[in-house]
Amino acid sequence: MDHSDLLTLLYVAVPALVVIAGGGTLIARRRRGEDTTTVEPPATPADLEAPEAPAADDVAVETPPTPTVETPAPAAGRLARLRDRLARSGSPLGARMLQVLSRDHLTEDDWDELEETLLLADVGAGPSAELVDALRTQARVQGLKDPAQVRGLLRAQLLALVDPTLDRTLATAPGSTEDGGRTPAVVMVVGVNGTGKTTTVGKLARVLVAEGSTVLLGAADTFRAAAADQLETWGSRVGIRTVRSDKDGADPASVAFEAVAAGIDEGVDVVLVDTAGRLQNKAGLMDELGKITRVITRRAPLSEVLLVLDATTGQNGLNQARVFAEVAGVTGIVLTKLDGTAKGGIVVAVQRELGVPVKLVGLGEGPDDLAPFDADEFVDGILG
Ligand SMILES: Nc1nc2c(ncn2[C@@H]2O[C@H](COP(=O)(O)OP(=O)(O)OP(=O)(O)O)[C@@H](O)[C@H]2O)c(=O)[nH]1
Ligand SMILES: [Mg+2]
Repeated sequence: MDHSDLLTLLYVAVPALVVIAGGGTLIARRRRGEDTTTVEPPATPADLEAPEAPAADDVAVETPPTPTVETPAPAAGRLARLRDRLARSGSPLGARMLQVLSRDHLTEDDWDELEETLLLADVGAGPSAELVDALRTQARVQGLKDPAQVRGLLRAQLLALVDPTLDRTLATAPGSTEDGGRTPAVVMVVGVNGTGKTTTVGKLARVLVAEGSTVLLGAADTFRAAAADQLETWGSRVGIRTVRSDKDGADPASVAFEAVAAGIDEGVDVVLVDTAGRLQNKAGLMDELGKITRVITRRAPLSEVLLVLDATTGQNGLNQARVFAEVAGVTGIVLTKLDGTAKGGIVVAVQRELGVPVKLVGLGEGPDDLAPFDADEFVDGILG
């Protein structure tokens, strides 16, 4: 190729690239508009991030491939759809209880076995004893004869323990300031490391996008860059932006502050803040979460503090949860990895222990495996 060929190529290629890049941005915009039914048209975070058409002297820069924005599935009815996952690891709690209750002439040993079954499923000592007592009373009063009646009785008792009257709605509606300004709902996620915080933020972001909300993510886990990358990947799949720090070990509170400030400026509906779970002692944890909370609430009220708890960790997880609940003012619990345990009774124990409702449950590693908790569906799931 000689010099003049090169020049001709440049004349043709430069405008062509500009057109392609501009077109790509447009398609990305249009696709986002269709897929996410965003209510508010101005400046979605993704739009703000959309690459500008390169200037003529940027020709050497490759146009990044337009990311495919996924359409997350709506969250309604998910627990019913994912119900069989509650029973994945072994016979569900309810089925084992029904099997004992169907025996003729229940002996002391049978009642003990029932209580043990409940304890093994992490229901907790108090609630287990209560449930067995209630069943014994009803057995005395009405007898336990026909299987449908026994199932009905057990169902009602389990449901009472899980408590269908608790308010499990997530506060994700934007608020307003005294001077008429608008603030996003701010949801902070806390919990021990490895419980599924980042995954939960990612899945929850998808639920919100599916509902038509605009969302911004804040990567306030600054212990390692990979944490922010992980979060950013979740967000980019559904076209939402992550506010993060470029350097490892940055101040998590300042990232949280920036995220909320950006959420206000960009007029998004919800800011989801991911935090680190690695702090070993209570004082350090209290300091860090306290500071994050203070800086956030300088700009907008905290709508939800969700404690993420790994259902497979049993009593140990519960002890850790207690510490978080004490320092962070938890408003709801997300119980993850319920697909990998027969210990669904932890729902009852953790609500009793912390006095806070389970609002969401994780039932797998897939992007849409997070379900709003529903007491009826849950009990039907563990009854098998
Ligand atoms: N089976 C199953 N796995 C889950 C669930 N939720 C999260 N996980 C997995 O748990 C692992 C840890 O998840 P993360 O979201 O990284 O946990 P984290 O709390 O953010 O961890 P740190 O940032 O290290 O504190 C990942 O492999 C997830 O895929 C769930 O509901 N079911
Ligand atoms: Mg994480």
